[in-house]
Amino acid sequence: MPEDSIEHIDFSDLNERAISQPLVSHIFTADPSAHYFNGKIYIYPSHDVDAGEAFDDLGSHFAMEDYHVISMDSVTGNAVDNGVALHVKDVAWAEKQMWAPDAAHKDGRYYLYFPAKAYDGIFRIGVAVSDSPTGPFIAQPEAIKDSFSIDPAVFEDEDGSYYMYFGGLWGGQLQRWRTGVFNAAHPESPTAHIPEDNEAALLPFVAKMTDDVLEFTEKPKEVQILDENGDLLLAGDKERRFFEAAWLHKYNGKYYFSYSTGDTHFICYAIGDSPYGPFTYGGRILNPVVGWTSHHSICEVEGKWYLFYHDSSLSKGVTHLRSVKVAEITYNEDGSIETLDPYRS
Ligand code: FUB
Repeated sequence: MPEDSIEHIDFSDLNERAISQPLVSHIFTADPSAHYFNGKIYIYPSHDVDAGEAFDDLGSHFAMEDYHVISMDSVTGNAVDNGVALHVKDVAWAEKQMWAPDAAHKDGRYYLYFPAKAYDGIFRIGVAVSDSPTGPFIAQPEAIKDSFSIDPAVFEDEDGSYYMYFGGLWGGQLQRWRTGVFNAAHPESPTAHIPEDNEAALLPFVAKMTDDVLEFTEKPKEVQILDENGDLLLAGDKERRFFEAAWLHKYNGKYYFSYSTGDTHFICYAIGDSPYGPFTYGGRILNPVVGWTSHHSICEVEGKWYLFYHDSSLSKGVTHLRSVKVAEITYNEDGSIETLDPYRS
């Protein structure tokens, strides 16, 4: 549900119809990356604040400065805010805009992956390390080499390999990397460098991580998202093409790549046989929420699968003040996912 329609919303009615309520309400949280580590749920969200920046299509109003980790003993349990896990002032290379993070666990250590704008105005992805899933995390002195754009999602495959998926259009700058180097022309335009509607859509990227999960083992590769005929989705196919918020999970031996369609506000998925893809478009997981952005993660907890997502219901529709929620998802026998409506009709 885009922001231009919020003045017509009766929020008390909407909140009654919502399929779930904010997990925490003392702070605004968004972009939840949920993991089940050692029998407990840990959610790594953005920490939304109102920094007074004007709304624009580059996302300048998303001026977040730090991360808090939320933990839960069960999906219906109390959600605990574990305080500041990492602040931008403690990241040497990063200036501002601590956007959607993710985390990974390997050999008893925890890794927080996060995008932020460096002092040259270019988004990079960094990593910070802790002995605890809730931090505090100590940032590496430099961003991950060859990283760019936003929204890292790190997937641990069953063979112990880790892969990072990333990318986001408009303010996320993915369209500026079409030639492999950053295109600084037209910095004020979110849509300069976006392909024409009849050209292939921009694609997210994937890279395998090194054994210490601090760097890429390879130059990031494009993740192909195909239609039912095996063709790349087109840039004009705005209700299906990738925009931001990548996530990867494995279900019944298949790899599910899910993502937000951004300006059309859907969370969609595509299915493949390899962590590198290609992935074939499968359908929608979540219909539009209140607020411009939609972002998610999918996490298995004791045999059930959950969608962690956000909306702007608590802030009565303020785009950059969002709240994390959770709802169960179901798979059909053919591997497709039932579409969730965030509000009952
Ligand atoms: O939270 C800032 C940005 O908004 C995220 O990085 C995007 O995925 C969108 O949710």
